[in-house]
Amino acid sequence: VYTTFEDAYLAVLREIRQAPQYETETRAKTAIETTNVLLTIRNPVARTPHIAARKANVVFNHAEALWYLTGRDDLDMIAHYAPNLRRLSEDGETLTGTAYGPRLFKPTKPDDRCQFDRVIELLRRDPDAKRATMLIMQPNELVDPDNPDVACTLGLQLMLRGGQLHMSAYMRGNDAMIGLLGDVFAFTLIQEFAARQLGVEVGSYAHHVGSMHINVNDLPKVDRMLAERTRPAFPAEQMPATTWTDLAEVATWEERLRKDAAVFGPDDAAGLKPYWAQVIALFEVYRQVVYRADQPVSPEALAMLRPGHRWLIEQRWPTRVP
Ligand code: 5HM
Repeated sequence: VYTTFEDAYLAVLREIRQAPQYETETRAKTAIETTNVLLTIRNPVARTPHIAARKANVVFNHAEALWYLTGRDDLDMIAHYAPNLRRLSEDGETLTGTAYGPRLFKPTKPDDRCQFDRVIELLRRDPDAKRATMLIMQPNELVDPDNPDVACTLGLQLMLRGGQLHMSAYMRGNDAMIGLLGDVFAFTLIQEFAARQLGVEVGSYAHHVGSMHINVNDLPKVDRMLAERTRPAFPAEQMPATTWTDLAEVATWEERLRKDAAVFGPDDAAGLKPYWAQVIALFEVYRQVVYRADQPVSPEALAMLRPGHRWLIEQRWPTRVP
């Protein structure tokens, strides 16, 4: 049991690195692996690690969470932040297994509600429920043995206990260096959003993984991460009361900035909840990184970032931050 995700992340990387159970070779990748890992995080709001050598992309983390929450599966949006994801797409336009959004947040028959709305309503009616589970991997995903994109997450369970909303995630496989960070980030953000819908506190987050692995190609980077002697500490920020309308507004800004069709400045931020204005400010910084490749990120944009986000941007794009 760990307090923050950073503690859990470094511990699991260290354990697999130092004492892996197996070495595997599948789908053209060689990895070291430990099976049946459970990480429990006491404060899932502290979901952002600050590890310089990781060069984490905090813009992508927020974009991916928003991509899920808005039920999307298009490359247009997500590949703007992570071009590598294009390789997983069979049709060049959408993702299947990696796109958890439609599975969690898209209304389906017979009641035209999404899984998320069903579990929230169940918990309102029956707070002690043990059925509040959203399924992700689907039975037909292995029909095509060459399917390039099979969901890694089996499901997410919410449990309201002791007045707090706990989440358990169940994954068949997880890349401990790359996937783990993004998955825990997005799932705990969904957990926090669910807690706001229910008007309760955020509880703990439990991350269960069948195959937890590190690709051998990533071992030098993992070693650099584990060798860091000091790490800066930045406070975690709580999500305010947030509606679907708030998220739609963030998504509108995201699209305009992704298409370089707007500039987001302090005046625009003034009318928004600071937490979500902060997320849009990250998209603004990324707009400048992508579309103003010859210039440093503007001081106005950097000034909108809270210190932890600014630090992450500096690690990721050191040449763009003066
Ligand atoms: O061979 P397989 O389908 O498991 O390859 C996908 C790999 O991507 C996973 O094993 C895992 O290492 C990584 N992954 C992850 O960690 C993929 C996804 C997409 O669903 C994810 N986390 N969310």
